[in-house]
Amino acid sequence: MSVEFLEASVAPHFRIDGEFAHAEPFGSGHINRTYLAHYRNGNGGLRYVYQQINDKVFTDVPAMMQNIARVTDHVRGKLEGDPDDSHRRVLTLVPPIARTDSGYDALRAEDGSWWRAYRFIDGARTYDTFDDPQRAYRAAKTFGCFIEMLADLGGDRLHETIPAFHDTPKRYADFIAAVERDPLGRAIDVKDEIAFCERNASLASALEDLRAGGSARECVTHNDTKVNNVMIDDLTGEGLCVIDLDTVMPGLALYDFGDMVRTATMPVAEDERDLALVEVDSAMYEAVARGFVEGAGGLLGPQEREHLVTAGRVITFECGMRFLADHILGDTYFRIHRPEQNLDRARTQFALVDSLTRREHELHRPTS
Ligand code: ADP
Ligand code: GN1
Ligand code: MG
Repeated sequence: MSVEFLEASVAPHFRIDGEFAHAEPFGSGHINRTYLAHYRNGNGGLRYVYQQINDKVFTDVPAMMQNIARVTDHVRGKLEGDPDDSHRRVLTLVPPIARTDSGYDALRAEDGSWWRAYRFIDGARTYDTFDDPQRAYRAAKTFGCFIEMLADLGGDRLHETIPAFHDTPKRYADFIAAVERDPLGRAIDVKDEIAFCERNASLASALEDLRAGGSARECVTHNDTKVNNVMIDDLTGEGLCVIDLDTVMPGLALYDFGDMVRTATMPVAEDERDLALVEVDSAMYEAVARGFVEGAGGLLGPQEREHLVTAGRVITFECGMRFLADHILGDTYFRIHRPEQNLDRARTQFALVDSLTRREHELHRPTS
């Protein structure tokens, strides 16, 4: 999809008070396609974020958009302080001009592709990696507060936008099925990585066992708490706004904690090739744990607090298996920018699982 298509066939259908100037690809997500669009109006420039939604991954876009509207409305209702600042603290959808009868704020373009628009959050940015424990603390607290604010979301259970998203035993079964199918004959070259998964198979059920035993309870979670899904205020350094809400649905708080550990405690990029650099940073881990526990408060029960490191190991293992399965199946799910990128991503995840496992006992376990 091109910027030209966005300008000609998407942007004119959204309720924006200004004249389209230009747009460019934006962000580094693996699933959707994000664009930053610049508009001219009487007062100068305005910016909006457009996203082409990956409808192979999110097969029921209206259901997903209904979730996002409910969640953002609920959070907006809870924000205190300066009302003019509330659009920086929660995503604001821009409705299409011809809003659909069922009331979801997405556009089906003439070629069948799905699009949505958000107000641009000024004076803030996302980071693909963190190197500062204070920033990690603030980001983790922002994610923790986010699920805490959603704990009393009323009404029907949210739609499961991707069923069994963090069902790690199922992810393991899917991974084994990918190895067995091996459509491109790639499995032979990744024997060590496959063996790693097989050796760690029992880890896959750790969180689901806690759930089944009543030690971890379901709540509304974000489910994709990588560090670049929280905007950080440029001036204050505070965690400002949780973004990328496509996977907000029922889950375990430990999923969100685990995914923060996966991205915030490793000092290098997800596709780093030098695995010697992949080592959990204990100061970053401590900051993430403290921030998340403070933000989520009572949502984390005593058993869950005991299993914070486990959550990091499980979700990192799960993500590694997903990357490796996608490599074996021909890179059809996660977007890649070079050959073997999903394999490199899988390798960093497995190296981080190893590091977390080795250092489990020295990592801080907050109890309050
Ligand atoms: P993806 O599914 O591609 O990860 P995201 O929703 O995370 O999509 O957006 C990609 C990037 O675009 C983010 O990391 C962030 O930097 C930027 N972004 C997204 N929404 C906004 C917004 N409303 N205002 C400013 N920047 C945004
Ligand atoms: C994807 O869309 P993005 O890049 O924020 C993926 C996450 C993975 C992540 C790995 C819907 O997130 O589950 O953890 O890549 N999102 C989906 O970087 O599958
Ligand atoms: Mg994202």
